[in-house]
Amino acid sequence: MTRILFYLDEPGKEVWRPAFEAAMPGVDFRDYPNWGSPDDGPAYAFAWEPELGLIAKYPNIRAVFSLGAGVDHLTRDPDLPADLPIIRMSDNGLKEGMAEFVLMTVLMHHRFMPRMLVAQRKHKWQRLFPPRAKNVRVGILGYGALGIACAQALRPLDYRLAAWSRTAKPAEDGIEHFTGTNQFNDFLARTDILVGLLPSTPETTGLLNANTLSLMPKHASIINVGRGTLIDLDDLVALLDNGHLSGATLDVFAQEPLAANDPLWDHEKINITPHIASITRPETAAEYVARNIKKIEAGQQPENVLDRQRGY
Ligand code: NDP
Ligand code: OXD
Repeated sequence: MTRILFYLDEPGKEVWRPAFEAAMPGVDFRDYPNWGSPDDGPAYAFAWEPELGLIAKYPNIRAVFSLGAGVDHLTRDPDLPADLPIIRMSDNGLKEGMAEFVLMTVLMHHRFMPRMLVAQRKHKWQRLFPPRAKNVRVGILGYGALGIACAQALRPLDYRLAAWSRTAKPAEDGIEHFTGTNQFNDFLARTDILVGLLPSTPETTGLLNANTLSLMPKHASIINVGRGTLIDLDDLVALLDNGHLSGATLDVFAQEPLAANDPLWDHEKINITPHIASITRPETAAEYVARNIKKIEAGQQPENVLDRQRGY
């Protein structure tokens, strides 16, 4: 019998038990704080933002499955055992959700929808004429599981696509690849709509700041769905205010939730969503966990194990 120690502090979490029971018949699914004793035998944690120190109190945990693709909510714990495998979520539901959100927001920026909504509130009949998609340069920062899914969703619309990643990618039709720090500036200079899909690591923190954002073409816009640490928000606001950038959609923030009195909420050129670009879906996620537990128990390498050195 497989034991799952589940931690999620959000309303609606009841949907997870039936999903696990369907994917893993006979599972012993324990919702925190009813994790029982570490002496109850081997277990797998499935968690989002667990309390600091909690995982270390259960040395019977064989691996931790992150409920999301990001792992900063786990690695922030100084007591997290250094040799415990952390498995990142990368199920189809997460990829589909991110592709939908990015498709929607790229179209919104391309078709000037944020400006239309502002004009509507002012009762202004403001007609704006967008360029053809084939003339709009979309750049995806981070070409991993989610970046690839977004590129696949955007490609049929004929956008001019590019992606930036840490390591070189094989040549592909319909997308230009940029790699590493040396090619970062060129990537920014050719990008009208930037989609941030990078993990939070020391290397990605503050990567978008006054210097780098200024390299983007005038009227470029930013969609950030990776992690909030990517952008210096004061610098972003300054470039929106001076007209260099035209708009931003921000789904992630260095501090979440964003404080109710934060002036960003009222900025005309900023659209805010509360970290919902893609939500881990119980059905596909439980199947993903079940599949990977089988691999671990068969002595095989599970998918998408966090490389602690790289940070993702
Ligand atoms: P992956 O690990 O599959 O991809 C990460 C990508 O980032 C890779 O292409 C990697 O390059 C690139 N990368 C990492 N560090 C650097 C760097 N220093 N310089 C250049 N490129 C870098 O992750 P996913 O696609 O699954 O997820 C990406 C992020 O999206 C998650 O870490 C999470 O933070 C965020 N997320 C947000 C959600 C939301 O609702 N807002 C939902 C789910 C995830 P390389 O290919 O060379 O390794
Ligand atoms: C994340 C997620 O990592 O929601 O942000 O999956």
